[in-house]
Amino acid sequence: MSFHSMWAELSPVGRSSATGGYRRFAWSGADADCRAWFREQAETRGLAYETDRNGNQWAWLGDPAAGDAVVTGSHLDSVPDGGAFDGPLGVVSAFAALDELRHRGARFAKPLGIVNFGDEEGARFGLACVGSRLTAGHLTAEQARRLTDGDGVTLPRAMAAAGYDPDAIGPDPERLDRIGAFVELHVEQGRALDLSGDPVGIASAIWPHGRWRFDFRGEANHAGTTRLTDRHDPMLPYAQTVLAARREAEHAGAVATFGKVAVEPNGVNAVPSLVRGWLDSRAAEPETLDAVVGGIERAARAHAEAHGVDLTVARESFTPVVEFDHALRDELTRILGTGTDLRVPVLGTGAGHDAGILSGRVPTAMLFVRNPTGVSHSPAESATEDDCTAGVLALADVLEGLACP
Ligand code: HGY
Ligand code: MN
Ligand code: MN
Repeated sequence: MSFHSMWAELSPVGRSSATGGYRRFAWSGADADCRAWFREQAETRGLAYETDRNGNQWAWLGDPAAGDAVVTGSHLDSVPDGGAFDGPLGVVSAFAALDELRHRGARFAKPLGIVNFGDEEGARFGLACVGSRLTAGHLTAEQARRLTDGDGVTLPRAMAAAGYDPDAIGPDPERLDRIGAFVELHVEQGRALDLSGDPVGIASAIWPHGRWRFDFRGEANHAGTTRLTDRHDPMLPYAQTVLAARREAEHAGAVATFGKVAVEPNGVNAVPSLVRGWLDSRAAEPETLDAVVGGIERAARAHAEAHGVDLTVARESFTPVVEFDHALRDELTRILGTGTDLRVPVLGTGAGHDAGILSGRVPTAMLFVRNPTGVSHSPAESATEDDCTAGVLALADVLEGLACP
């Protein structure tokens, strides 16, 4: 099946007709449809299909028990109203690259795996990369079992409802020990390749990043009858904190975003009792990130106090800086530079990836495919057909270089 047909088959799954964006949340019906698609792709190609203890899906050519496997893949879930490319491009390209290698008559000296990591975006339970974090032991089964979605459904309940065993979750060191190299292809989530004029790039590093929950608790009251001076309105310090986040990030050359907010009781004619905002912040250096988040928290506390509002701040997740394996990165540069005039820039990113989570355990690399607008986590995310093809061919070359030496 060609890249084009795979793309067309996957395209309608989980797409909202209202927004054109994707809502493929972990363990939802759309997620199940994506998983069924992955399994079908594996089986049509005669690959050995399995799900691991954490619900990640794997398709194998050759026996992974032989070790030193070369693995590629990404994720199929999405953020709320996400784009078509973030995640799926890496999975579809993985199958297309295997097809290309078979077409070339490649002879594999090592097992080749294709993986779909579960719950990369953390859109439902608030923590990104749950599948790879559990597998790498960066998230314990106990921590994962406490994760709860916005409707109060726990991760174990959601997993069980989707037909997976939540009692099985946990670290999977034997599985990771069998992997000699993991290469994730991903749409670029910025404009570096567009600006340099190159279709494909190689990742150098991922910025440290995290998510923090700010709970501003005030007093619910009547919007028409409560004098302004008598209010304890949590919306005001929240709004001031959003502005402070922008200032702190600008000052430090970092990024800080309040992209999700919940208000109680959420009535148009009521002063809120609670405003809960989630901060996502990232920076090139860990010290910068600490300083930015510290500055935002100090501003939030001062504004909350000025309005007689209580504030609690909880760090919900943190991913340290990732520097991808230098030897593997150099190997990719060598492979992609041999016999072609393709220029392949090396670039860092502020986006998180399963490859980043695995990088502490497995030699890991990433390929980026040009995104002409840089827009991501939005229905407007895009990549041209030519660039997707360039990505597939680059991935095929890399897999051939690593698995068919
Ligand atoms: O949020 C991120 O950086 C990633 O896309 N999960
Ligand atoms: Mn994403
Ligand atoms: Mn992604």
